[in-house]
Amino acid sequence: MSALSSLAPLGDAASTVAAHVDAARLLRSIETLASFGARSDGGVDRPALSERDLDARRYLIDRATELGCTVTTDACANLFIRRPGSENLAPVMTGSHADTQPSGGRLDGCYGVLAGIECIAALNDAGVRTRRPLDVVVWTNEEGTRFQPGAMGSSAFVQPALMERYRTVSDANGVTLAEALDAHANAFPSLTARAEQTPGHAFIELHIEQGPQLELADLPLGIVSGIQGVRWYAVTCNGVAAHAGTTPMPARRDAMTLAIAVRAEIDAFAHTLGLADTRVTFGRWSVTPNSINTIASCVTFTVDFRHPDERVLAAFDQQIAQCAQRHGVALEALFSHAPVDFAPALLTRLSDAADALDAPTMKLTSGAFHDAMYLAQHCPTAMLFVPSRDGISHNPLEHTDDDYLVLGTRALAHCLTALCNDA
Ligand code: HGY
Ligand code: MN
Ligand code: MN
Repeated sequence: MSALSSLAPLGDAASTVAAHVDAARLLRSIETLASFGARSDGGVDRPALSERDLDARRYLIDRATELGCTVTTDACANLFIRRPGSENLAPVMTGSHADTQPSGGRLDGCYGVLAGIECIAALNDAGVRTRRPLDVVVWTNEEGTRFQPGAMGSSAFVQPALMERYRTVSDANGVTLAEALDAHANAFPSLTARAEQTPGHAFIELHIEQGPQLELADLPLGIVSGIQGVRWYAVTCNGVAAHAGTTPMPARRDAMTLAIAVRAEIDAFAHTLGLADTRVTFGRWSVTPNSINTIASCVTFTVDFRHPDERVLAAFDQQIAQCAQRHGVALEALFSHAPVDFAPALLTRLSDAADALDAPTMKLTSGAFHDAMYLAQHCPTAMLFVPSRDGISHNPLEHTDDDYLVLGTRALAHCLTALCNDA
């Protein structure tokens, strides 16, 4: 029997802590965190390690300190909020990310961080001392919009050698990750480095589904069995800048015309390969000189391809490389992660917690990637979802009903308390 399946006497400790989750305190913390980088349309724009992200981190560190926790960091500015246990055992870990999309919502990532902190507050209020320490982690740059690739903090945590390359990555303004990390260190000079640890006992990430499945099934909780694979590429098409009025059409080398043709070809084989499960997105475009009356000399666009089958992902890699070569365009691989299956024993523990709260659930895989995809290399890992209204996310309209947010937090508290008392 794995350590995870040795159910410690749950007794009422887990249920007591779940009952001490304070709905108003949780919802208030979501509103407060959303204020850092608030948009006028109700969304949030908080790039990783930006000034507003540093402000958000200061709020999280202050809350952790008020709860009697210690906060440490590491080479990628991940924050580790620790509630000590009575024994020096491997910690139970939870958490998510606090950086957002440029026109993001207030829950993506943030909910998992704040629910973890609420679990600590509930443990304190319940007066429960657990055997194992509990770590709530704020992973750096999960979204990957300011610095590519995504999930930088969690990937560097499990593969520290990645930091050498990551530190040289620049954002759109030419600021390197190294410079952003220095600004973070200057903002929080008293943060000490996390001592090297044995692998965690378990990692649970609570997150909004960001898709429609739970809402369509009218269910409040999803037990996430895995995450589909992902590929990010940048395609650069070159042409010749020329006058929009004087240059005859046959004489043009229009980079945008080439880019549109290449995009169409990628879109076509992505759907042929992946069939109904294909998710292909061409989300970011940059045009040079980007002038209304000059023919484009250079167009770069990104490709985000997702699929649950590793063979389809490999076939996509092959076909996009052949397509780039055929058209004479440059192809840069930005990010790649295989599909992930989570730990069955941990899925059972999450189901036990939901059952204890009489909450019906369904199993599903995640269409979005998460830090948990890397933590699965570190220790037994699983995720818990709550529904997203209309399945919308990466959009200011992102919303989850308060009752679901609270129930998800209670289920997380129940499961973490039980895991923290594992032998
Ligand atoms: O792109 C993703 O799947 C995640 O939301 N960052
Ligand atoms: Mn997220
Ligand atoms: Mn996201």
